[in-house]
This record gives sequence, C-alpha cells and structure tokens, in this order.
Amino acid sequence: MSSYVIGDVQGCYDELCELLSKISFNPQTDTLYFLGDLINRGPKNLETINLIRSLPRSSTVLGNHDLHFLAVASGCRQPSNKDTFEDILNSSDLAAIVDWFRQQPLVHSNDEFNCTFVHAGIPHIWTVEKANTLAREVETVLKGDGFVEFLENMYGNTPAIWHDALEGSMRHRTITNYLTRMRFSSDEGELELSHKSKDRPKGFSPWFNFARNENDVILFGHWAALEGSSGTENMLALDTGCVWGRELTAYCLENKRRFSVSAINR
Ligand SMILES: [Mn+2]
Repeated sequence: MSSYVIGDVQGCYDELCELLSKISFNPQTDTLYFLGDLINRGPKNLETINLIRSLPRSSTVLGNHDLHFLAVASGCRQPSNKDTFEDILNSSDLAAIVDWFRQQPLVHSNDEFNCTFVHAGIPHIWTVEKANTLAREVETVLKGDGFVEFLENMYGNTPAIWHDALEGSMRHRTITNYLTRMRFSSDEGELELSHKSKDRPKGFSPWFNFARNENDVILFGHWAALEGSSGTENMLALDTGCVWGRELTAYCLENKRRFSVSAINR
C-alpha cells in the first residue's frame, strides 16, 4: 500500500516498466500519481499511455506535451518534426486516449498527504486554493464542447502576467501557461517562457524561489535542467530528464524516498 509520484515519462515505456519493477509495484494496492508529459519526444508513447490507462490506481496532471498532443489529435495544430506520438495518432485507441486525457486535471491537491501535484508549478501570486479554482475553470472547458476552441487559442506567450479580470480564451491560456509551462517568474508574477536552463534571465527567478505559504508542499515536473533538485524545501522537482538520457524518478509519499532508473541508451 504505497503511493508514488513519477516525473515526466515522455514515452519512455521501457524505463517506466523498469522503475515499476524496482519499486515492486503492485497495481492492485499501490497508487501512482504522474506529473504530466506522459508522452512525446520519447519512443513508445502508445505503450506508455495504454499502460497508465490500464492501471486501476493511477492518475496524472496534464503537462504541456499532453495538451499539445490533444491539439494535434483534434486538428488544431500541425505536429512539429520533433513530435513522436504518431503511434497514438495512428492507433485504433486514439479516440479513447483523447477522451482520457480530456478528463485529467491540471492541478491535484492531495488531502491524504497534504501536498499538491502540478506539471510546471504554482506561481507565488496564487494560493494553492486559488490555483485549484483556476485549474477547475480550464478543466471544465477541456471536458466540454468548447475544448477545440480552447486548444486552438492555447498557444502563445502572452498575456505574460495574471490579472483577475482576464476573460475567455486569454484567461484559459494564461492559467494553462502558469500551470504547465512556467519556469521563471518576476516578483510581480510575470512569466518568462523562453528560458529552459537553470540560468535566470535578468529580472526573473525560478517560480519556487518566491515567498509563499510555508505549509505548501508542491511536487512538479517539466524542468529537466534542475536535475531533480529545486534547492527549496517542500518544492520537489521530479523531472530527472529520462527522455534526455538521464533518469526516471519515483518519489514515495509514505517514506519520502526517491527511486530512479537510468535511461536506456538508444
Ligand atoms: Mn513539460
């Protein structure tokens, strides 16, 4: 009866199987919480998503790659030449996989362990409670008839800063950018979405470096360059860059231990 949080899998199915074997995962009694970016860039996207969908005690929050997949699968966006999810697009399971992704949340706050799962992060200008409220707005759109319109308007780096008065598709895009793409923020909460390294652009800091409620415990993926360490207590970085040749990591919520497997050289 253990619970694990797993960072960005990105189609690294073989490593996921090895990791589950390493933690002696029992699908009937153990629980898995994924941090999004289940697919894309890696080699075995269909196997990955079908395994995760088949597990009775598993869930995810959505990452930017998962949302990009939905946009391509829905005809809102052309695939980029770096995308690797043709296996899903060509699968007879495509419609069911699209439906499954559309039901997943952007933020999940877990009462049992008093912590929050999110793909990129939660900006210091929002409480965790507010992040959940705003995430529900986008999740409602994604589950509803307006989901194609949402995906069509999802792309773009502006508005770069949150304002409560934002409405409609710009509001949904901005919420999504904070929760699924953020790395650096300004003191005022302005997003800087072009930098991926650990080196901060002038006037910005990693989102988790700003003061917030000391009881917040946030587990996130998305930022492989952090190599699994935010340097900030209670802000747990779990994207350890498996798809870039490094490691896939699971964090056990009961004993706070990390378990990792090395990427398979391809
Ligand atoms: Mn990501």
